[in-house]
Order: sequence, then structure tokens, then C-alpha cells
Amino acid sequence: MMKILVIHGPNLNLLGKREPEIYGSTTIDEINTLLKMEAQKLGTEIEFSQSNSEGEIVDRIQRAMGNIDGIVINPAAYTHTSVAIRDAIASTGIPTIEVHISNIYRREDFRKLSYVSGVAVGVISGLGVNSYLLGLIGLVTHLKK
Ligand code: CA2
Repeated sequence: MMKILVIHGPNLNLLGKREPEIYGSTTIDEINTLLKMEAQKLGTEIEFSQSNSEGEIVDRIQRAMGNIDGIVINPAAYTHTSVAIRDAIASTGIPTIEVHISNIYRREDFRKLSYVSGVAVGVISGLGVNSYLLGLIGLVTHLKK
């Protein structure tokens, strides 16, 4: 069976607990539950990972090589800083969709640059929790082709 890995970047463990006006009131566990239900509908396996540390995210992407078919990643603040995460996605070659809860293009200028977008299959930004669900559907559709 096809296997998808969802990676949540730094501070996303606080989702639903702080700044609900920007990031909504849904917690990371609730997002993962919704993704798990969608994955069942799509007939794919899914696993989840959250880390506040750049190196751990790079390690997780590397470990995915050979056993994960595709990645949905919200790199959070590392979106705008991390050549290392970009290089991990590029060098493993694992098809990856970048997702953001908020629309990064209608916020501060420093959020308008993503190092990850240039190696992603696609990007979904600004649709709240649905960004993750649409990212998963888009990734699985892409992989089945
Ligand atoms: O909109 C997104 O999904 C972001 O990736 C979220 C990141 C931000 O740095 C990106 O520019 C856009 C921040 C995640 C922080 O998560 C929080 C959760 C609860 C309370 C405060 C922050």
C-alpha cells in the first residue's frame, strides 16, 4: 500500500492553543485525525511527525527514503530559512507537497519567500486545516498517475 508521511515543522505543536485568529482553533492531533480519515478513504497508509528542530526534520526526510512514497510538509518558519530542508527533499527525490495554514503571500514580506516551493510538486497556502487535506488528496492523485 502507498505510504504518506506528514511532517509538521516548528511551533505547530502549539496549534489550537495560541493565536487562533491566524492559525485557527484546531489542534495538531485533530488535524492528524482528519488526515488519517482522508487517507483511509484514499486507501493509503499515513504517518505523522512533528519537530521543532531543523536537523531532525532533515533526518526524518532522509529516513523516509525507500519506505515512504510521498510527503506532505508544513515546514512552518523553516519554509523561509532552510536550504537544508529543501536539499533533503531534492536529494531524496521523494514527491513532496508544501502546505501552509495561512496565506503566506498576504502576510509579512519575509514570509513571501519559500525555499521549499522550488522542489515541491505543488504548494497549498491559506485554506486553514483544509490545506493539509487538499495537499494529501493532491499528492495521492499525483502519485497514482
Ligand atoms: O501558515 C502556516 O502554516 C505557516 O507555515 C505557519 C508558520 C509560519 O512561520 C509560516 O510563515 C506559515 C508558523 C507556525 C506557528 O504555529 C503557531 C501555532 C500556534 C500559535 C502560534 C504559532
